Amino acid sequence: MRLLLKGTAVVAGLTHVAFLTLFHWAGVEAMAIINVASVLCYVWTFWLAHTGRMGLCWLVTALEVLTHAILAVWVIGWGSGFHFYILLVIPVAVITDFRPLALKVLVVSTLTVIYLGMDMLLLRRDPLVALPTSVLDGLHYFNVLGTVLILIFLAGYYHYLMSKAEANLRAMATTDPLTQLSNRRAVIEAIRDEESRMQRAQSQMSFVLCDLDHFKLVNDTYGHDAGDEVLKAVSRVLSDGVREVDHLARWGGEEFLLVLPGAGTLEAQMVAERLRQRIEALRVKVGHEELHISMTFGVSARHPDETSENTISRADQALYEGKHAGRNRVVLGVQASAPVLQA
Ligand code: GH3
Ligand code: MG
Ligand code: MG
Repeated sequence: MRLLLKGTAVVAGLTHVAFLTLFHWAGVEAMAIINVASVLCYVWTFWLAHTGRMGLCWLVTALEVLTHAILAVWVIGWGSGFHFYILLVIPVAVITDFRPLALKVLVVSTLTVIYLGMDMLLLRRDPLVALPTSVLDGLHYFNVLGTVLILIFLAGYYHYLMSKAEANLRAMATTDPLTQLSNRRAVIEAIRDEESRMQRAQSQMSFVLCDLDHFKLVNDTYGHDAGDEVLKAVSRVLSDGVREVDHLARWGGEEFLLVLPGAGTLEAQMVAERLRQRIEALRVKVGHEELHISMTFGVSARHPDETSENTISRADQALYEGKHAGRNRVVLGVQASAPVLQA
């Protein structure tokens, strides 16, 4: 925002230097003086933006546009087209965060009344200074073009801000803040996409559900922050160990889900075993100590006639069995029985 206001001050300042030169050359000294004041205004707004006084910067910029437009149209006439710039302040006022809202309504309606008032009073009134037609036409088209360019810029900038805000919200809604992995909601969406791809390509898909062993003990012994460090380190090892096409998510507290599109039972078991060994080899530094950790893995391949939820349940059941069998191991979920044909 600071950069935008500084940029506006520079562009507007330089444009007014050009106006100043033009009016001095055309012998309209009153307008040249007005433009000297405008240039000084933009030096001030640049300084205000630089020192972070945004509210005052907006106010001075808006007042300069308004005063300059009124004086220019009054001195050299409606045909000069300086009144268009007042119309530009209206959308800017609408999208600016005024508090209270009544202030916004007041600013927008005041600008509208000023514009209409000027239109009624000055449209058919002779200007104080009659410029040569060619100079007046040149100014008119310059101002029309300037207004269109500023409108395009404002709309484009607003669109850019909206897209950025939307992308940020989307990232926040789909990312786990601690590990930066996808969250449960995001991976469920990814599973839906993979399901339809799987149906089209008639390919396989497997799930690996893994859970840290005795993690409560880590928290209880070394504290919650140390537990968080372990979760982050484990997330890094897991994400380094999977392919680009796989989906890894934090499924719950210390439980992770890996979706392996195109992988069957054997491949999924191999991936899980590789990850298990890497986690077993991991050392997480907590103070002066190095923590050893392990994980238990449940693996299941999706049967074409079952839902992904069922396949994940089988991986969960396998994980549960792995815990009971002594942890730090990979267990394959029992294959779903073939669907019984209904009579
Ligand atoms: P098991 O081997 O049977 O899985 O035992 P466990 O201790 O890992 O399992 P349990 O379900 O008893 O404990 C899980 C612990 O994970 C308890 C909970 O406080 C902790 N936990 C969950 N989310 C977080 C988190 O974001 N940060 C930290 N530090 N701990 C978490
Ligand atoms: Mg656990
Ligand atoms: Mg758990």
